[in-house]
Amino acid sequence: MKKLIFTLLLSSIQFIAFADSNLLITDAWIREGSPVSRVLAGYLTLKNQTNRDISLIGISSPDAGMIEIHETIEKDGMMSMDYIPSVLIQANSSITLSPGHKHLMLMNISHPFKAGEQIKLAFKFDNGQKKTIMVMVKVAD
Ligand SMILES: [Cu+2]
Repeated sequence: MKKLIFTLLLSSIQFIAFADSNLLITDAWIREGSPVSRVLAGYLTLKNQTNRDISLIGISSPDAGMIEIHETIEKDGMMSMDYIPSVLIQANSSITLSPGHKHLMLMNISHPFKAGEQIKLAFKFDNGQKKTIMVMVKVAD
């Protein structure tokens, strides 16, 4: 019986590891702000290695009151940001959130994030998958 439970446990771990490798978050970083800013932008690449579309539907952090997905838009020569509810990652493709385009907006941050610091971010997808990663704070190039 003990052996059976162990085998089941082992196979479920393998399943998780397998599912995990099909959706990757890479090159994630948060832009360091001024010491007084409470709102910071975050960027990353989402890679969907499955045959189904997946959407990023939520992000949270113990160090931010709220995290939204924004899209930078230019209208009549003015730059502004629109809230968007999700980011679609099409089957077998990737999407990059980068400065001037789609980005994460970390709001009401707990303290001034300093370059080199690692911030925990939790991502939620519409297929039920969740991923938590540590994201480096950096000075923009
Ligand atoms: Cu924004």
